[in-house]
Amino acid sequence: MDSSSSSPEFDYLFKLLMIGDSGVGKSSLLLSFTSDTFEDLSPTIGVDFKVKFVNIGGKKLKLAIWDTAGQERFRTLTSSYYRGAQGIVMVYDVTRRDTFTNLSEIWAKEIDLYSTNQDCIKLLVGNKVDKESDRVVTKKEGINFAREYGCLFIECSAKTRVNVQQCFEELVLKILDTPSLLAEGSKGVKKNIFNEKRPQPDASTSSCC
Ligand SMILES: Nc1nc2c(ncn2[C@@H]2O[C@H](COP(=O)(O)OP(=O)(O)OP(=O)(O)O)[C@@H](O)[C@H]2O)c(=O)[nH]1
Ligand SMILES: [Mg+2]
Repeated sequence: MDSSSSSPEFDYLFKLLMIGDSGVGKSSLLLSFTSDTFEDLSPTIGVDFKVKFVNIGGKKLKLAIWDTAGQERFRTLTSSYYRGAQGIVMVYDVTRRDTFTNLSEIWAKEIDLYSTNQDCIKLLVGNKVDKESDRVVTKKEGINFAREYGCLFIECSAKTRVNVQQCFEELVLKILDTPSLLAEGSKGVKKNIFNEKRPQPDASTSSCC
């Protein structure tokens, strides 16, 4: 049997990227979304990756979600993973002001520098709302930042899983609503997403001597 002749296993493949300071809960959010579990995770080394199949907006979708390390020493490595992402999730911790100020100091700049999709959808996520008594960043501040930078916005908790599904659903619905992001490259053909793991160096860096 030639499996390639059967109907595609998904309508679209979307590449999503998670960025933000170390400790804000990117990996926890991803685990909460893909496995419905929460555990105390170690900081990510480099980049991690998970796949989830979902039905959203009447479409069968394969989400390839890249979870980057927030620690600065991995920044050079993680920068290459912005390439081709249709959606970027910027996470901060509502109980740590520095993780919020670094959104404009670091993360929005990283997107400008490395994202290759002009119309890429950005989602701002304020995580750890279960720690309401420790909150230092108000919801209003999150809303204002999102408005200024043209992002979607949601607050959630990877721990209690409140709004975790909604995070990814909102992002994906907006991608589905953006025709330029549904063009070539995201169609449901069986392609090896692991090929994207090591982007080819561009001409300026690949010359040898
Ligand atoms: N209370 C609470 N703790 C959380 C939540 N999300 C994550 N944490 C905790 O925050 C710590 C950091 O979580 P991670 O998911 O490893 O953070 P990260 O953003 O992936 O960090 P790096 O991989 O270093 O970039 C862990 O101890 C988590 O258990 C949350 O929603 N509520
Ligand atoms: Mg992590």
